[in-house]
Amino acid sequence: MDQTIERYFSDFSVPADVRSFVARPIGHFIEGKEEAATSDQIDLVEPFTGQRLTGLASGSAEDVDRAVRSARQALDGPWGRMPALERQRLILRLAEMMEADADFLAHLEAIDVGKSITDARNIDVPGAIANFQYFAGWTSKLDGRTTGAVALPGETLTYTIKEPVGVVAAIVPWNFPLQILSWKLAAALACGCTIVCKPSEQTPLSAMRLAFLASQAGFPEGVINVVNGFGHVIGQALAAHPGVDKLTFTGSTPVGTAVGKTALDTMKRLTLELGGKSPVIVTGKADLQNAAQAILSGIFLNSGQVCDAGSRVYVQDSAHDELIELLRIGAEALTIGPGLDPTARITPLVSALHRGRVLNHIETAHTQGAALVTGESASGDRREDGILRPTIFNRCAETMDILREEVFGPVLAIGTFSDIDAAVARANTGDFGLAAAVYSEDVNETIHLSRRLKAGNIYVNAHGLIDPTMPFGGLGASGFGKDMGPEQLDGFLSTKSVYVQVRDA
Ligand code: TXE
Repeated sequence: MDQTIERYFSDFSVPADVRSFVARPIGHFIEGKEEAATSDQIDLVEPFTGQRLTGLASGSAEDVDRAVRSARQALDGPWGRMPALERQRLILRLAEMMEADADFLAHLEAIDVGKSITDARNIDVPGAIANFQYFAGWTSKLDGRTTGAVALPGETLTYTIKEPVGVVAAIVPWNFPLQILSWKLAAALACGCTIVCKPSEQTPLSAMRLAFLASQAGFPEGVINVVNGFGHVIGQALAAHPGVDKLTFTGSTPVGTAVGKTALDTMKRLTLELGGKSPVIVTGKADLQNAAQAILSGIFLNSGQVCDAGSRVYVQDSAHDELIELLRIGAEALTIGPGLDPTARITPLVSALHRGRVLNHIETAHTQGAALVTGESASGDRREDGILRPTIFNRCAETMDILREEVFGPVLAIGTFSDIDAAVARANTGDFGLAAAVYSEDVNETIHLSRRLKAGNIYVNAHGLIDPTMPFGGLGASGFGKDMGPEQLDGFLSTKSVYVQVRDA
């Protein structure tokens, strides 16, 4: 391992078992065991040092085929025959093992994504565990219905049965690798499906650890598989594979659209959770101290690499000056540092490539005339550690790209409004519809606005709250289908209708 990474790990006392886990080549997890990475490897890069961590298997369509066959065998074998309460016990056992492994998992997320280890400890890992705990309870509640047939002659018994949809492919991005994987896995397992996971080629570590923990927890081999490699190879092969019954994808809108089209060629069930440009409305009746705090965490959590980040704020004229000042002070007070530093709130972006994309957005905003409140100037005075300072642009017009395009970085764009109808019209502009937030102390105003905003998730006087009981998903270019909540179960179940003609006694 490179010396710079060694020093970084020593500075933050990374445990020896984590160091050895991230230093060895990463292969696949198929048929209940980890396979060594062979021949071709992709460089896995640590975002703070920019150094190579290790090599990742660059899998092939054959690897996908083996994983899908392994998932099918598990479905036709012990997993498919397992009583629901036994499935529940296994999912809860996995949650317990994750609790025991929580600090290890948090280290993997901080090292792989570059994210704050404090957030990984407080948000990513507990959030993932909560999903398994919540969905474990659903295994025993997937009942069909007995109906009273209303249009048939004679006596009939009519009822429905819920069955697992089959083999699920889960394609997952790099911003919350463990948590988003858990959104897919927990419900799929509860419904009795088997899974082939495709983590982002930038952040495969926690998926591999989770598959290992599941095998230790006693899941039969083949229930959870992980295939690593490039998206256009592995993701594409999964989307096209006739043995996959359901595809659940979280990532960018262009890739999601392409993957969805491929999946339809073999009539797969489909859930797409894509990008967003989530609006935030701050009315003159808002508690501005509270609003500023929530807006800052809504855009700067995970250095802005969050699909439902509140990345464009519309503030009513009367509240404008005070809010801008609170946001400026708050943004400048955020501690900057590497992910493993527990005090750092703003940490490196996932890759140099992605940082370059975010910088392009910042430069365009400067060119188009947005007013910089704080953060990255147009002069190119940049840090060299993968980090971008929290950046706020004011006086943004609807014609500017910074108010319309997903940046996926620590960049907030602000515009103003004088009457609420104009705010709603501006907020509802654009193709995305993932989330929206409203700040006001007038409860009626928040209820009316919540109804009028076009988004799958609405936050009132807060941002980015996530709970396993609540479905998460968007409208329009933000995709369709839901993760979490009972609504997600339908995506992993198929309903069979049974008609029994009853003869006279
Ligand atoms: O996403 P991709 P990237 C947005 C965000 C970000 C942009 C690019 O705007 O800047 O997407 O991020 C796999 N067939 N979001 O490049 O490419 C890939 O390996 C099948 C929003 O990481 O969409 C990874 O596992 N699969 C988002 C997953 O798709 C393919 C979170 C997502 O990668 C593939 C992340 C292909 N042809 C980024 N190409 C959110 N909604 O939270 C790639 N993949």
